[in-house]
Amino acid sequence: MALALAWSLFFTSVHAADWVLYDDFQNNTVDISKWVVGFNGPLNGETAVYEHFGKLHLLLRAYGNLATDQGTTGAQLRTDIRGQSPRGIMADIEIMRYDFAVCPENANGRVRTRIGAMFFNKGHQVPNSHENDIWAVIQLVREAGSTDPEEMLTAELYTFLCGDTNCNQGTTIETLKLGLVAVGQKVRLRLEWDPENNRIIGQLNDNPEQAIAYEVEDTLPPSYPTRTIQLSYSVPNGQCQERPLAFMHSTIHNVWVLP
Ligand SMILES: [Ca+2]
Ligand SMILES: [Ca+2]
Ligand SMILES: [Ca+2]
Repeated sequence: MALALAWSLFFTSVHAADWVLYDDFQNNTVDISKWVVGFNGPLNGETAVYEHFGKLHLLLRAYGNLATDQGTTGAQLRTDIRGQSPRGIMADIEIMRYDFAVCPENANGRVRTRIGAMFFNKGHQVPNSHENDIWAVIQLVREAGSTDPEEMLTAELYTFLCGDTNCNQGTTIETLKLGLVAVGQKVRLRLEWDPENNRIIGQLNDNPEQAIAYEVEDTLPPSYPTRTIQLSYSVPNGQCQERPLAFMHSTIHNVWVLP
C-alpha cells in the first residue's frame, strides 16, 4: 500500500512537471493571442463564448431544419489553440447542462464537448485538405437515443482517419469508453500523442490511462495542425410535436499543454 502510494506520488509529480498551464481564464476576456474562436456550419439558434471568473463558457442551442424530414443538422463552436502544436492537451471541463428534443421516429443526434487534435498525417498529404490527417478526440457526449441515466454523459477517446477536406468523412480507427460523467461534475481530460510508441493516450481524472495504438506512418505533420476545444451538436431535421432541439452549456476551467 505504501509502495503504491509512493509510486502514484512519483507519477503525479512527473506528470505535473511536463505539462504547462496554457490558460486559466482569470481576467474575464478571451485572450485572442491564445485562442481562435470560430463557428462551423449553420446556426439555427444561438451560441456564446465568453470568459467569466476563471472559466471559459461555451454555449450552443440549435434546432433541426424544418425544410426537410431527412437527415440531421450539425455544427460546431470551436476555440482553437493559436500558433503552436503541442503533443498533448489537458483540460478541466464541467458540463453545466444539456437538453434534447427529438422526434420519436427519428431519435438521432448528439451533443458533446470535446478536446481534439490533428497530431499527424499518415503519409499522403493533400494540399488544403485534412485528407489522411489523424484526428484524435476525447469527448463528453450525450447521444439522443442514449439509455444511460438522465444527466449522464459518456467520456470516450476516439481516433479517426480523415477522408476528405474538412474531415467530415473518414474512417474511425477505434473508440474507447473512458467512463461516465455527470452534469455538474468537473472532470479532467488528458489527450496525448505518444509517437515513440505509436499510440494516442486518453485519460479521465485519475482513472488508469487508456490508449489507441495505430500502425500508420506518423512522421509527417498534419495539413492543419489543429489543437482545439469544441462544443458540437447534430440534431434531426423535420418536425413532430416539438421541434427537434439540441442544447449544451459547458465550462472550461483550465487548459494545459504538453509542449
Ligand atoms: Ca483571459
Ligand atoms: Ca480557471
Ligand atoms: Ca512513431
